[in-house]
Amino acid sequence: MANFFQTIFIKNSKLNVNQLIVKKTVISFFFFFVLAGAAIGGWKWLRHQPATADGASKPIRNVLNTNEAIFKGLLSNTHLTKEYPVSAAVKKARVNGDIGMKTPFDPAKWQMYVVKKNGDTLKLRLEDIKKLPKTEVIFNFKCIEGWSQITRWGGVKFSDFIKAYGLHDEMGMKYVGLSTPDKEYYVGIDMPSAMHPQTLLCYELNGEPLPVNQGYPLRLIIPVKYGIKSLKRIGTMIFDDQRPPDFWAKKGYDYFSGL
Ligand SMILES: Nc1nc2c(c(=O)[nH]1)N[C@H]1C(S)=C(S)[C@@H](COP(=O)(O)O)O[C@H]1N2
Ligand SMILES: [Mo]
Repeated sequence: MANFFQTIFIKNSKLNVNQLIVKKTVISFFFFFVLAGAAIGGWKWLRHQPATADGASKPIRNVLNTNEAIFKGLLSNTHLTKEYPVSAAVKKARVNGDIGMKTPFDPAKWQMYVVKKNGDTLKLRLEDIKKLPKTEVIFNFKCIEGWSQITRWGGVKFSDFIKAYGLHDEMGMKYVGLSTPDKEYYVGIDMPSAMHPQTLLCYELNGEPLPVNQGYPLRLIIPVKYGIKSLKRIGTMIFDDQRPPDFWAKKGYDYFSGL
């Protein structure tokens, strides 16, 4: 009689029922151990991969990057986030997140530093920004924590700002980076999303100056992304072809955080 392991090399038609059961059992166990081994080995391998600068391990970051590439491709520059009538906007917008806003700060001395590609730095005051055409956006602001609310924001379109200050070389770069004056909070935005027609350098909420805890004098409002990207209290703006550091991406969140 064929022994245990030899059965697997014998054609089914040459085996009796009992031998056939043995053969199938041997094959099943073989695959079970091979696959379990591969799964455990794969997990161990994943755990031992070096972390990337942004915190996620390399293979995981590769998967996230692939996802991002796909979704970035889906984000059309002409696709507009839904807008609402003024009456739909909440009267008191929720305040969320105060990273980079705890350092003592004198709004009267505020300037936004815009570092150009050639290294020159523009120093802009709120009056400079307010001279540009004003745009309002009323949309459903979404936080990754799970809440959303319809809010009404006013300011200058990021794209209008870029054009008004002749930042063409900068616009040709892949990313814009924003940070608070104390550099505690910072975001990186892909240029197509920054140039999206609903992205604002925002100085008004419900037609009033921004409250200090919501980013006075100037914040970003970027409706095509989750709230984490709408940095409050802009201190510095930079441009780069490499991804500028991003506070939440460093902690493992999706770099683009698109909606
Ligand atoms: N400087 C700064 N900007 C920030 C944050 C923060 O912690 N610090 N939190 C972000 C998050 S997670 C959200 S949801 C929105 C909230 O904006 P709001 O306080 O006006 O509701 O701001 C974003 N901008
Ligand atoms: Mo958020």
